[in-house]
Amino acid sequence: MKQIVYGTLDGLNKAQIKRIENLYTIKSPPEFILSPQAAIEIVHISRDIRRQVGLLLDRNGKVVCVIAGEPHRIVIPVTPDFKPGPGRLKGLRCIHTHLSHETLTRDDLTDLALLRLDYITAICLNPDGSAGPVYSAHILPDPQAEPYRILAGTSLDHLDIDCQAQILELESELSRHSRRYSPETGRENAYLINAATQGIRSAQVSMDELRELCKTSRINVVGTAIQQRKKIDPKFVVGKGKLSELIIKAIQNYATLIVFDRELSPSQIRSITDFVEMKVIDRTQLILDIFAKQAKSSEGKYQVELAQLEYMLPRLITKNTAMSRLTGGIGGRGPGETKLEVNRRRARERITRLKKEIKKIRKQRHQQKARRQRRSLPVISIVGYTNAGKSTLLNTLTQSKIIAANRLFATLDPSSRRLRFPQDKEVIITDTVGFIQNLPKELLEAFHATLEELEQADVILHVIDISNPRYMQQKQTVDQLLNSLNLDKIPTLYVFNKMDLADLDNFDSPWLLNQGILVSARQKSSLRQRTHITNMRPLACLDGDLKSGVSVADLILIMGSKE
Ligand SMILES: Nc1nc2c(ncn2[C@@H]2O[C@H](COP(=O)(O)OP(=O)(O)OP(=O)(O)O)[C@@H](O)[C@H]2O)c(=O)[nH]1
Ligand SMILES: [Mg+2]
Repeated sequence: MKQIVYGTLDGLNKAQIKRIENLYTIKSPPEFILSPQAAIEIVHISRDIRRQVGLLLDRNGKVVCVIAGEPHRIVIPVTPDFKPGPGRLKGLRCIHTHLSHETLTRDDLTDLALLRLDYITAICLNPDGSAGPVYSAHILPDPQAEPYRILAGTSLDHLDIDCQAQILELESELSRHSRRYSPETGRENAYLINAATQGIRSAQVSMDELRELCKTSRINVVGTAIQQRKKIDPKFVVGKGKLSELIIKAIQNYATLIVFDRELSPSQIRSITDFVEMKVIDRTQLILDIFAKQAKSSEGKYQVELAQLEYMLPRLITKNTAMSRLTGGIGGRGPGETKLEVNRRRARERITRLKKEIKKIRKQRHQQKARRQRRSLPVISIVGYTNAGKSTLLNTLTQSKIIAANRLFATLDPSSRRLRFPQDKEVIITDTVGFIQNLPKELLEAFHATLEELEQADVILHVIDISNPRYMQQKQTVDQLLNSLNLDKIPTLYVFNKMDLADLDNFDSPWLLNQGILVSARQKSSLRQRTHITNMRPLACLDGDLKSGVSVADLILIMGSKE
């Protein structure tokens, strides 16, 4: 069977090509990094064609790939049969020539670390074309150390380095480390990457939140990197060189997943997953995944599935396996290339179906709402950033038991509770999905119907977790979203929550606290504490006597009496 030569053979004559092809027939003894005859042969060919020549050898010393390079580099082909598993090396070593006395280059070392090669070796040519110094490097297993060790230069007389035994030794050390660092089943080890175009502080804030999203999704964070840039690299977000460096760090830290702290465009996902042999996801996918796990009602499930399909559709690509890698772990199994067209059609069909279903459920809800409106019960809607304490507030107010948990997006399905007063007065209090910075547009669209219901609110309680260092950005995010949903006309009361956790004596914006009510949603008594609100605009709709201040309980009572 004739085996193909990788790289480029352009401009070479038949005899030269034949000689290169013949490299496939050479076998090296396992203890040699490469047999001296083979080494001399690649040096001679290189001298003749003035280009680098490279070989990939398996652990038995068999040549698996022959590569005809360029004067200054070779390109290592994809070798699907040799996949490095966790704690394993690739099972292939690369030996190639350098036309001058240049030691291992950055590209060589990047290939070594990225591809998890067993070894990389460069045999240099002397100016007279004879074999010069030989340089080798291998990966180091300890995440605390440098990613690789470059060995002292030797010569062709020292290729007998007990190669196979050394590689096996290295691999067993690697697997020891891997066992120590590898995630428990069902979890992933993630390395987080942020490209900061708007200053380091806002990048840090966003990264902290990405960490929390990971925590909610049961993903261990093994490392993070923020790269300051003027502009996002259109292909690799952080630039190819930087990306290689970060992926090497990720691999070194036994990461199984890369998470980008932004939404990746379809073409970015393609270039990055073509380049990286690791699962890669973005912020949007992470949020979608959390939503998917958390959705309980059929409407919620449909909405999340719709958002997932809308997100995936433009990313189903024919060229490579990006999507299958992308969706291989969290978020379910991805489609194989051959099924792409079918999958695309199915996805579109499913989208149409989901939209119909959602419409149907919405209609039923509208009818319920109409009934409610006939009874004209006042509606108080609780909104706020995710994890601000919205559900807790609803529970305390109405003594119900909606899931309230210290994780993001605990609530996805809206719930309403009636609060009945003596004298048959009633209000409806609703709790809904939390907001987040850069809420994926697919989710915003899918949840639009749910959020639209907020239009029915007579008063909005905007809950802000003041114990969170990012409370100000969170408040702004929610304000902006309310604005974009045209809800800013509805009277809104800021409810500054978790006062029990906040250091109020050293609070950085005390002026803010006068613009709303300070509470601890877990403590019922705090909901009765009155505050003088300096910014009365939001409450102008209430005609009660508010001179002595107002509390959340007052507000609800006043609303109840407006029935
Ligand atoms: N210490 C303290 N913890 C609170 C307070 N209010 C809520 N929490 C806690 O904060 C966490 C989040 O509360 P939730 O009520 O689930 O928050 P949420 O706004 O509904 O969050 P999502 O539904 O995930 O958007 C839970 O662990 C609550 O027990 C409070 O006043 N003080
Ligand atoms: Mg909630």
